[in-house]
Amino acid sequence: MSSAKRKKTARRSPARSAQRIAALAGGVGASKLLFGLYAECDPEKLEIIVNTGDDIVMHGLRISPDLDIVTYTLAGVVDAAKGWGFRGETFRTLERLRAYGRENWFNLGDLDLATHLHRSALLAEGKTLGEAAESIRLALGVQSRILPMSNQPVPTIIESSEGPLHFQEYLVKRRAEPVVRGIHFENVEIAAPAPGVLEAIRGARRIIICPSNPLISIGPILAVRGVREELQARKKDVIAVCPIVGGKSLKGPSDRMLAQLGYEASARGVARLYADFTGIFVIDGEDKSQAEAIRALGMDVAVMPTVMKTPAQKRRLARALLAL
Ligand code: FO1
Repeated sequence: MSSAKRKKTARRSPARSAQRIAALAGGVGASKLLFGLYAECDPEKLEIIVNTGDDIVMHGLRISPDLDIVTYTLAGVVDAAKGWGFRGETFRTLERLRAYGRENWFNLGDLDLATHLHRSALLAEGKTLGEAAESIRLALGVQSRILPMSNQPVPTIIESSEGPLHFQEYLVKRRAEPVVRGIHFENVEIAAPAPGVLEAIRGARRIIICPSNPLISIGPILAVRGVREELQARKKDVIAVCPIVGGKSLKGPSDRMLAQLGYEASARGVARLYADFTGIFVIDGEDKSQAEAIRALGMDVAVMPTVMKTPAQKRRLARALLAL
């Protein structure tokens, strides 16, 4: 055994690694914590339930950004600077598509396109999105199960000052500039949770809500039939990490979206959205003055550093959560 491997094994407590952890995740923000959890717990005992509201069909291909961001991160192939796509990616196919007059505002890299081709081919052969996700994570050597929230498409539509926009059009094409007036998850009422989703929540020692946008990353997962109720039944074991620190999003436009929809862009504002199913709400030291107000919502509060810039910070937060 290499000394690096020996060190890693020695650091894991056997009691802790024997128990299952479920995580609810969006994309880039969630992946920072997932990187830490993957290193700090037994990765085969970690099951990740991922938002698919961001999924979009482009050039006839089914793109699942959050599934791919989580998979590429845990496989160690992600472009760390962007947080999505492959490291060292090229965009030659996209240039050719543009020459054919196709839209090119969504940057699909040459290697990334292989994932979308493979996923789309599997779906065309009658496989489910969950089966496609399983095939991709196994091919990339990821040891944790990565589950889509649902096998049915549930696109997130932003009702904006410019009319209804698919979430990727709002975020990437229009750079989150339009004012958000509402959000809906199309067809969520007829979408079933993907096989394994409710079972993961039911069977986990702890359920961790990653620091993702509460409205458009965690919100769609909660809206899938049965998920919120299953979390409510496990409330004391649900740990939510707040994605807002000092009134600002750790990643993306959460703060702006919360404010535009009339919610408070603060730790307390997010806590209100999670109060019915969260046992421990985790906030950064910068927000410790809000701890009492959050406790009054019926949750325990844990205060710890939640800003994750380095691998060491990601692992430290994961370790602290697993020790709660
Ligand atoms: N985000 C961008 O800001 N610009 C892009 O062109 C872009 C392309 C892209 C391609 C594949 C993929 O898996 C993700 C991609 N993302 C891009 C990220 C993505 O739009 C969002 O960060 C997530 O949907 C939010 O979690």
